[in-house]
Amino acid sequence: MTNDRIHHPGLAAKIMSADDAAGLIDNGMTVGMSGFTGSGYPKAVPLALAARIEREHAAGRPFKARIWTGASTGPELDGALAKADGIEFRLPYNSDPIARDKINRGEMEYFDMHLSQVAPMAWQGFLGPLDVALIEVAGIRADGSLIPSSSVGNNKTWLDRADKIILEVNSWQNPALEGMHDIYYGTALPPHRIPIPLVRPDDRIGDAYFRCDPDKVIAVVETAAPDRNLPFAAPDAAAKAIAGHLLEFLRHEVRLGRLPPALLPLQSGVGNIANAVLGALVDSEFEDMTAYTEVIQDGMLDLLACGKLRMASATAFSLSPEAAAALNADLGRYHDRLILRPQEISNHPELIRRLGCIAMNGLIEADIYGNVNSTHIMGSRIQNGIGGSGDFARNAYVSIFMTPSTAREGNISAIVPQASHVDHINQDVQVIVTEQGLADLRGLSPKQRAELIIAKCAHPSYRLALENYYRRARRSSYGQQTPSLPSEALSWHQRFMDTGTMRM
Ligand code: 0RQ
Repeated sequence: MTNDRIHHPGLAAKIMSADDAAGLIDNGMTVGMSGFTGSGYPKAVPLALAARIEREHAAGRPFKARIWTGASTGPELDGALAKADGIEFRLPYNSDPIARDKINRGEMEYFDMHLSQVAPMAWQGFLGPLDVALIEVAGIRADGSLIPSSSVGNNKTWLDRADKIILEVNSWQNPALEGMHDIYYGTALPPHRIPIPLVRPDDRIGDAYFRCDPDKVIAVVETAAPDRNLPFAAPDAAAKAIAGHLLEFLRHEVRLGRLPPALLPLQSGVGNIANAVLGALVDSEFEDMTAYTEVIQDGMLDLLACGKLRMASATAFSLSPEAAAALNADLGRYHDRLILRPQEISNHPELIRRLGCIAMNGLIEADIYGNVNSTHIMGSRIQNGIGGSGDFARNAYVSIFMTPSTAREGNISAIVPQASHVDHINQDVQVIVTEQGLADLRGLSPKQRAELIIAKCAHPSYRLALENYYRRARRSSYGQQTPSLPSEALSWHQRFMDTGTMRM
């Protein structure tokens, strides 16, 4: 392997194997790793660390680390470390199935938090000391500054805050990434905070590189491994119907003058439905759009390629393997139209409110009043985490949640009498869309919201049961502002536990 990506002689002298670098991490340490969705995470040292942890466990010695990242990562990080039983504590987001099982079995502590709050909370000291930053970069410049990789996440904060730094220099990452990043160094803690000088999604307000103290670097590891992202499913009939309702809504808002013809900066969440909506925008009449979002997925690239999206700002790529390869082959074409920022900026409440983002996120269940559960199945089993959905939902110009009206082959209604867990209170949920229809909840009281959500969003197989519940709640609820029959609402969920189905 050549080291033509490493131009700082002092750091080139610290090149070592992943095994040797993993040997510098001790039991009980907190490690801040790069990575956001399947991009830009370290790929060699976590695997070597997992192997080391397995050896330690086999020898009867305890070994666990506390792992902080940007968001979810890849199987070489979360999967390998969770499998080795090597994660004591994890934040702020996880979608790895092995780690998910450990968390839900109570064997791993997990702090699921708003992604915009990770860096500030680390600086405020609430998360404790950070022993090691383990960061993938695309290159090291002669002055020791670092060319960021395919995600930015919390890397700036980990590099600044950690006692020691291990760098993975990944030559698989495209050298054309250089110059695409905007790393803002102006954040401070109260009372020294100042307004962030970003007024358009395309504004650049920071540096193209991470600053890095070479004296803190204890190891440099060379890698050449691809990012790992999951393929998107082709949009099914439900996804297409949801996209259709959403486009109709956006057209309606433009007609009424409540949205400009180029819309407002789009934020699009994770998953197939979000991707399908972006796909539908490709065939729409909307032009000159922008995105101020967290991840750039396949649909965003298609929008950029066809010219309808002028530019996109995010903190990471979240592409299928095919789209990642296509982007890598043609990155120069997008170079000036994509900006990757730290997640405290991509998800910053002040900026989301100022720009007036159109937030579009998925959900697990919504209740008839519009409270949304994005994270916990049956109120207790975590699926992924709140991610950036809360940062955007509360602060967006319009906050949209979208879901098929049923889950698990139609056996579960996504619209329920009372959410079994609430991530987004009804005040933060302005529009709910299912394949059945769209409920615009802005300006409506709880009872008006309930009637609209049942009529527009519930699946016909569950509509009668929901209407029946609501009618009885109108008769005998303790109060009539938000009529509810709490024990019955919970038994709605219990019925699923008992029978594996909620159909009535
Ligand atoms: O379970 O995988 O075991 O089959 O939940 O559901 O249908 O694959 O949905 O991929 O669109 O994800 C809310 C999880 C939706 C996602 C959520 C089961 C279902 C399946 C996944 P299986 P689908 P999607 C910014 C935005 C929070 C973070 C966020 C998410 C599994 O959108 O994580 O928004 N959001 N970030 O079977 C029982 C129900 C269910 C249910 C679904 N009602 N009851 N099980 N499932 N609904 C981006 C970032 O922050 C990075």
